[in-house]
Formats: sequence, structure tokens, C-alpha cells
Amino acid sequence: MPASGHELGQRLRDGDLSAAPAVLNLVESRAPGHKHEINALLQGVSPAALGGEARAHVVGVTGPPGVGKSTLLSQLVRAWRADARSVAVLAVDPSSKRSGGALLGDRARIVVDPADREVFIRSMAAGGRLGGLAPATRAAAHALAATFDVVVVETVGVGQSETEIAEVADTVAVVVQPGGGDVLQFLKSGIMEIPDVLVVTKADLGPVAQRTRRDLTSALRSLGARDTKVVAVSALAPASGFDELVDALDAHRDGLDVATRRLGARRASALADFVAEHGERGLRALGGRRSALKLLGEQDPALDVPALIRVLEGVAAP
Ligand SMILES: Nc1nc2c(ncn2[C@@H]2O[C@H](COP(=O)(O)OP(=O)(O)OP(=O)(O)O)[C@@H](O)[C@H]2O)c(=O)[nH]1
Ligand SMILES: [Mg+2]
Repeated sequence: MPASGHELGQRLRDGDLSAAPAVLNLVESRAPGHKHEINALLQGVSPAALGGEARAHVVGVTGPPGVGKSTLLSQLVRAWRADARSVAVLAVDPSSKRSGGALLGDRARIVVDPADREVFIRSMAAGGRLGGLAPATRAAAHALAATFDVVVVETVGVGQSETEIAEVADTVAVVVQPGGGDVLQFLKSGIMEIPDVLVVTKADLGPVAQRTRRDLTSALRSLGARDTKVVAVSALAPASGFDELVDALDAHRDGLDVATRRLGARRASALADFVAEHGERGLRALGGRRSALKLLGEQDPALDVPALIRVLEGVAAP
């Protein structure tokens, strides 16, 4: 039986990083009564319970399969740890479902110091489609944000996946392969929303990485997105570009109205969780996505995600 949500909420509020494994066990639990406990947990880490927004910088890292996200995170975690920031990484693994079959054989794991108690890494199952987040991942990210300095959600995808990750993350970094023309095309054609930070990996491959960086920078400029930083990194030894990447992520967070972004994230998460549970049929009962979002937008900003879901359920099935 997983630990109680109430008790875990208290441990997270007390700054107890060692609560993380039990938090993951609870949010992934299928045991009877688990939902009630998850709701208690989320209530325990809501802004009302915390007396403000959760402390963490929630960072989404997304990009095509095999681009180098996990290798990059090994270095990024090292850089954050050198700065004494505690880090939790939730790596969404699409391989458990069929549409995520494009994975390379040479997939790398995130490598961290196993003795370091201020780093927590966990793989989680994906939601319904590539780039999708499961309700358990959203809940875990919300909960761990109360305690860790940085919470990372790694997802595989390109194109529309960053929209979904933007629903939980303060800052979305899209990772691009040198010569990765598809991201450039997606950006230019508007298929892809403009990310907060773009990262060109594998800079050790030579001039092609710098060219990709320049192409992306000029594409962003022509789209009017001058604030989006494009950083080139090499994650293989000797690693390079990580100080600049840490700075770019921090700069985005510093420029952010966190309360507004988090409020939007809670509302979007509530709708996504509602749809995961009640399907398109449930969404139709709300009069579609637009009217569901309008309804959510009229709610008290202090409501946590489970309370917002109850509002939707009350309207869909009065
Ligand atoms: N040359 C070079 N190779 C890299 C770099 N970063 C990653 N790789 C290689 O790229 C391959 C894929 O790296 P991963 O970190 O697994 O990529 P990923 O994006 O996490 O992959 P998925 O999780 O499967 O989508 C591995 O063989 C890495 O060694 C880099 O900076 N330079
Ligand atoms: Mg990976």
C-alpha cells in the first residue's frame, strides 16, 4: 500500500527530498483508494498549502528520438549539482507503447552519481501518444516541484509535443540535431510553437552545428522571437556549452511571470487529466475544448488540479 498523500505532502513541504520515490509510487499506483491519496498529495503541495508557488524551476526537455536528450541531461544535472541545486528528472519513456517505435539502438541513460542524495531520476510511462504526458507524470512534476530546486521532464517528440510539455514546465527547451532541418521547417511553418530555449546538441560534430545554430537564430529573428536563446552544446567529453545553457534556462525563468504560467499549467493539466479519464466524450459533454478552457479560466486561481477536475466533472455529468 503506498504512503498516504497527506503524509507525503507534509514531507515535501518540509523539504524532505527522500520522499521522492514514495511520491512516484503513489502517483503511479493503481491500488484502491489511490486517487483519493493523490488528490490529498496535490492539495498538500498546492499554492494554498505552500503559501505561494512551488519553489522549483520546472524545465521541459523535448526533441526527436536519439537527438541526445539523456546524454545532455547527464551534463546538465552535473552543472546544476555543481551549483548545489537539487534535481529531479522524470524521463518519459515512449517505448512502452507502439507509436514510439522510432528509438535508436544506442539509446543512452542519464548518468548521475548514485551516491548523490539530492538527485532523483525516474523513468515514467508515456501518455496516449508520442510526446504525450500521462496524468501520473503531471502529478509527479507538480508534487516534486514543492521540494526540489529543479524538476526536469524529458519527453520524446517533435512538432506538437512541446505544447503539451508547456502545460507543466516553466521553461521548455527543444533539443535539435545539427542539420536538423525538420525543426527549422516546423518553426517557420508555425506547426511548432516557439520554444523558450533551443539547444543544438552534438556540437563536436563540427561546423554543421554552428550553421544550424545560425539558421535557427535567424529563423527566430524573422518570427519576431528575439528572446529565444539558441545554445550549442557538446555532451561528450570534453563537454561544452553547459554554462551557457544553464544561464539561458535561468534567464528565461527570471523573465517569467511564474504565477501566471503555473495557473495556466494547472488549468491545462486539469483538462488533460479530465480527457485522459473521460475521453473525447467527456470533452464533448463540456461543449469542447474551448468552452472547457473558458470554464477553467473563470475558476478561483487558488484551486489545485484535483479541485479543477471536480469542477469539470460537475459540469460534464451534473
Ligand atoms: N557526438 C556526440 N554524440 C552524442 C552527443 N550527445 C549524445 N550523443 C549520442 O547520441 C546517441 C543518442 O543519445 P541519447 O542521449 O540517448 O538521446 P535521447 O534523445 O535521449 O534518445 P531517446 O531518449 O531514445 O529519444 C547516443 O549514442 C549518444 O552517445 C554529443 O554531444 N555528441
Ligand atoms: Mg533519452
